[in-house]
Amino acid sequence: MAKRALITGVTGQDGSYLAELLLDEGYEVSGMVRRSSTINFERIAHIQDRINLVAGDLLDEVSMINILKEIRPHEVYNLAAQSFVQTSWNQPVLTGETTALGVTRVLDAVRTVDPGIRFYQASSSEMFGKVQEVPQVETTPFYPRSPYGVAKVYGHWITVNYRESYDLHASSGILFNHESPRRGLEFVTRKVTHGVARIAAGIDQTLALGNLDAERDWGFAKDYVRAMWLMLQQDQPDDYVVATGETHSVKELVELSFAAADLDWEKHVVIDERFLRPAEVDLLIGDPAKAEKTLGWHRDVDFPKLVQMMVEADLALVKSQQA
Ligand code: NAP
Ligand code: G4F
Repeated sequence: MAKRALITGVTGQDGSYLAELLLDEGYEVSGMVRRSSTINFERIAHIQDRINLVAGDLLDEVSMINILKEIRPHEVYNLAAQSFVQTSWNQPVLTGETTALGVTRVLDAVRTVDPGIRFYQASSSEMFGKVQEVPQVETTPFYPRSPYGVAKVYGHWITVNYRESYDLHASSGILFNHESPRRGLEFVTRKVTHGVARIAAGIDQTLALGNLDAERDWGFAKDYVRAMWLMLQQDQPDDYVVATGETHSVKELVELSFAAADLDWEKHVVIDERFLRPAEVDLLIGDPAKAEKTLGWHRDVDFPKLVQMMVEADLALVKSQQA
């Protein structure tokens, strides 16, 4: 019998890669989508006929309970969230409702419908914020620096709490930044690679950015969704840091991206204060030793390869749009 999985956030970057992986592993995949006035299934269009889309919302626990009763999944991957850090200062309450309390709604639906369901929570390196040690590991104390980071800390601890209170197989993946050609255009990697492609095509002259000194541990999303799946295949639930163990500045990202299109970044990049944050996470670098040892996880794509892949994809995208 095929295993059944439910993904919340299936229309997002990670949801689309995870759905592909689970289909390859022989799962029956259901994806929860929220109602909107326009369809936004671009990232899953190529697999839409192979997945079962169900309507629900993290803000509505009734919808979660009904979906679980209908699908009876063996595994639930909770990827849905208000995931953009900058927006979390403008919409702190919505971010808390979705990214924090939404986790409780899913967990409680799992507990109510079938406590045997295995659960994955998409936790984040943003929880480390003003980092208390370098590199960050599973036991590093959290010091979030945005309403988003605070909400993710809640989501992490409610996952641990439901695991300990109700003996749920609930795991939390503390994932560091991961990117791809499917990344949203507002995040800095995609903003840069897409901006480079528009400048190379002669559409734009400049690219406005914020803090070039911030450093991140950037990996490839397709590598990271494999870690999510591996966590739910373990006998025991646990928490894992998933990272590359390398850090790079936004400036390095900019230099590499412009160079990949034979452009001089200093002629095009301007600093715009609108993209500076009220509180910044200056440095993130994770140690994935536990995930490597226990899950047998490793990443295939390094930072230069990731940037090259994203620039090439955006050059092709902009060219096709022009044609
Ligand atoms: P993403 O591309 O922004 O996708 C977010 C998904 O959540 C979308 O499918 C979105 O649906 C859905 N969503 C938002 N609010 C919802 C609601 N109220 N009810 C139901 N669905 C809702 O994010 P991602 O990069 O794939 O990240 C996946 C998860 O991992 C998120 O929880 C994120 O916070 C976390 N995370 C990401 C990273 C990273 O570097 N990518 C690192 C650590 C943790 P719509 O399409 O309708 O908007
Ligand atoms: O790409 P970002 O917006 O990602 P951020 O804030 O690190 O958050 C992402 O990774 C988290 C994992 O740590 C996830 F949990 C979260 O959901 C999301 O996926 O910004 C990265 C850095 C920041 O320091 C920001 O200040 O880039 C800096 N930056 C500089 N100029 C910019 C810009 N960020 C954006 N988005 N836009 C800019 O123009």
